[in-house]
Amino acid sequence: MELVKTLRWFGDDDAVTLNDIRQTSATGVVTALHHIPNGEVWPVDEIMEIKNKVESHGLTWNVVESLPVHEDIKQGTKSRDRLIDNYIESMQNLAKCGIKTIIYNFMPVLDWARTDLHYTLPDGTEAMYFSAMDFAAFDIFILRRPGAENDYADEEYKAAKQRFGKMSEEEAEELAYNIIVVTQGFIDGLVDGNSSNYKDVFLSFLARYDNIDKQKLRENLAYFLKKVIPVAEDIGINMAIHPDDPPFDLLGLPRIMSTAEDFRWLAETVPSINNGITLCTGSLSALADNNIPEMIKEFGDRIHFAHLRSTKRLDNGDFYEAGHLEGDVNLVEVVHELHRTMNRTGISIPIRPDHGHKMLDDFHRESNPGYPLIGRLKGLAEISGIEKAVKYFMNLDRTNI
Ligand code: DNO
Repeated sequence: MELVKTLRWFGDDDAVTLNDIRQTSATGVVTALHHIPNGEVWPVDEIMEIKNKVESHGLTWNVVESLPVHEDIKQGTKSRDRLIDNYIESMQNLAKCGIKTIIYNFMPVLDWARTDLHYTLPDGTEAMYFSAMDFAAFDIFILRRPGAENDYADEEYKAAKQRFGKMSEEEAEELAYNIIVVTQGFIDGLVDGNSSNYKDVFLSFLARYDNIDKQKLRENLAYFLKKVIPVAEDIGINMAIHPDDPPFDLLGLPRIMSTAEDFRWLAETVPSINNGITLCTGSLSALADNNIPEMIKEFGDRIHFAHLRSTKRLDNGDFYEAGHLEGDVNLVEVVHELHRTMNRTGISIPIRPDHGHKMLDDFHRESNPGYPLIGRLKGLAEISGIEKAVKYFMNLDRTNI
């Protein structure tokens, strides 16, 4: 048995083409109907169009990443039932087309957060970086979120103030634009970056969570799952929630999918195995307490997809995306545990090298942040090498070595 190797493809607008992906040794892609606004139904003919395109390049569409959950469902507003019905219809349409694994997340407003998209490493390649101080400066002084200062310790507040004081207006604007628009727009752009008041719009989205704490957000996720998972069971769909990225509190928003305890809550709330997880090693690793191999041991049966990458945590609370063989994640152990899981369940787990450093020819091609071709090709090659060795030493496969 093998991990199923995939790469993310953002559709026809992606500078990385299906022909490119075919040459990386990936056998599949993960993609979505990115052009359909969040909350609307994905029609069968449009799903089929993309599926056929992917297959005409000798690839398989293995996983939907993502079928986004509308903010109204996360907030539990009146329109949620209609939106959940739409969601279910999209699931049914995907199942009709034979696409059976769906990723989603339950992070309020932001899909992920980084402060520097071009952090240069000593070898000249670029990674994405999260600076706790820059993020605080953004939150308190650029966005001016009401009450933000109360979420930081005195020292953090002072450091952020100093940092902000040294920023030019352009730098401050770029930081806000990166966090609110650049990293979000190509995935599930909530905020229109062309409008001059995009920061105010963003603030108004955050304000909708003023009365939603962790408990309430959990209730809203449970409500969604109790409607969606029985259908998933009937039609053979595996749902795979993506963990919070990063897995700690941001912008005063509740976070409910950051730790093993959160995964446990998920499994206990709706025990069906169709109620699964995307094991995102990069996201989870930004929290030192997350023991990823142990999480695989505990939740392996529910891991329907894995994002494999690493981060390097720094003492000041920052982290950056390290190379796949570096940083704080031991991908050898991760791949080993995934294989032990697959041996037990008899089901192959699809993976993708999540993100990659920008390197070499990537500097001549405008790809989405985190998704350059060569950097991901390197990650995929490294993961494939690890897997070959793991299988050899597990005595699963001693051929072709
Ligand atoms: C970022 C990705 C996320 C992920 C969604 C899943 O690079 O890991 O955008 O796809 O959170 O819903």
